[in-house]
Amino acid sequence: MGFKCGLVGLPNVGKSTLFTALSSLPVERAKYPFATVEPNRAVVPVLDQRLLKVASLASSTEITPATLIIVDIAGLITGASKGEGLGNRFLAHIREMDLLLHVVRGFKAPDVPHLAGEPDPRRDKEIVELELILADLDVLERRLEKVQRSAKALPREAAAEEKILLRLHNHLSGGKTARSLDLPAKEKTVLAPLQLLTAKPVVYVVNLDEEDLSAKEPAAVKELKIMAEAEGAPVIGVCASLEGELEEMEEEEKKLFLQEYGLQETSLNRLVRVGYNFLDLITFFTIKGTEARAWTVKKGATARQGAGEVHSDMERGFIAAEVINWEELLRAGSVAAAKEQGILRLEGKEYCLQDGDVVSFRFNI
Ligand SMILES: Nc1nc2c(ncn2[C@@H]2O[C@H](COP(=O)(O)OP(=O)(O)OP(=O)(O)O)[C@@H](O)[C@H]2O)c(=O)[nH]1
Ligand SMILES: [Mg+2]
Repeated sequence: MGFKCGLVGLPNVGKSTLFTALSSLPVERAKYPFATVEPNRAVVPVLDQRLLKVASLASSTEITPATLIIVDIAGLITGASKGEGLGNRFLAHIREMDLLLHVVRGFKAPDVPHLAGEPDPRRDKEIVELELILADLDVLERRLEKVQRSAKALPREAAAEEKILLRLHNHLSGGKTARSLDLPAKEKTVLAPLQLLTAKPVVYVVNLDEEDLSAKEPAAVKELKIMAEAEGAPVIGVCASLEGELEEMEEEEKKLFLQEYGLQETSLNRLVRVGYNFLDLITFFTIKGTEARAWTVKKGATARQGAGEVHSDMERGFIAAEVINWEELLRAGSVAAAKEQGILRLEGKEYCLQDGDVVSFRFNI
């Protein structure tokens, strides 16, 4: 499984339009706010040329790409965390996400109303962020009460956790996000189960007018980059409505269409690249029987952990992994040839998987 990302933003900023562009699923997109009521969810295959080449070399008849999950929720407005609009009910749907895509409106379109008057990337980002912070404060306060109630039974543990929670409470109350609080890794593990929204990594997606796409750095992108720098968050500019039109096109046709607008690749491809990089994810491949498949793991994952991604039995019964880089495999021509040439390595359970490895696990159950 790749990563799971959730779209957040004000109403009418083009979240559902972007969702369609990313997933090719035609969902409700409309000029009125709160067009999205029920969250939209899509499992999207990750296009990877390497997998196609490996599959072709192995004459695989079945190609299984890595996937990522995208969730599009209702727009958030001021007061969402207290039940205004529809946002609060749906914030829960993005709790389990690995990454937030915060969509900010950069397109003008006077016929598409903006809830806070004119679009203003800075203010718009802050309105949404504040709602996420308030939602986090709610979660934090509930946890604090629970910890304080358990203080009698477990005084030491409760006191240690309470201290961290209070520190974060103070930070969030100052209008700052949880991700910007500098905490030692050990203390962060205390917060992990809370799945705080503002602790999640975020990518800002500025939804631009078609004509702004050709600018080297459109003004709205520039402005967000300045703000996002403090959080170390990437910013990408897209034109969702343009790419929304691609939903029914074939890959080749899409490419030509994008080229006309000076775009090298789809937003989905860019998002995948930015997401994998930002979340420190890598891809390895397996060839088994007639199937070639891509798998996603965190950078630093061991061969044994990679085996666990494929099947828990393979992790438990792990013996060794036969490994070769995908390009070396292509050069060798086949797995058998690679073996003969002695370039197929046998690695143990602590081997650190590398991006682009083709792996065959040996295990015993
Ligand atoms: N001009 C222009 N219009 C866009 C763009 N992206 C979206 N729109 C329009 O903006 C309106 C709102 O788009 P949606 O995708 O429904 O917005 P949303 O953020 O999902 O809105 P809610 O579900 O109400 O929160 C639609 O009429 C879209 O056609 C864009 O890049 N340029
Ligand atoms: Mg929508």
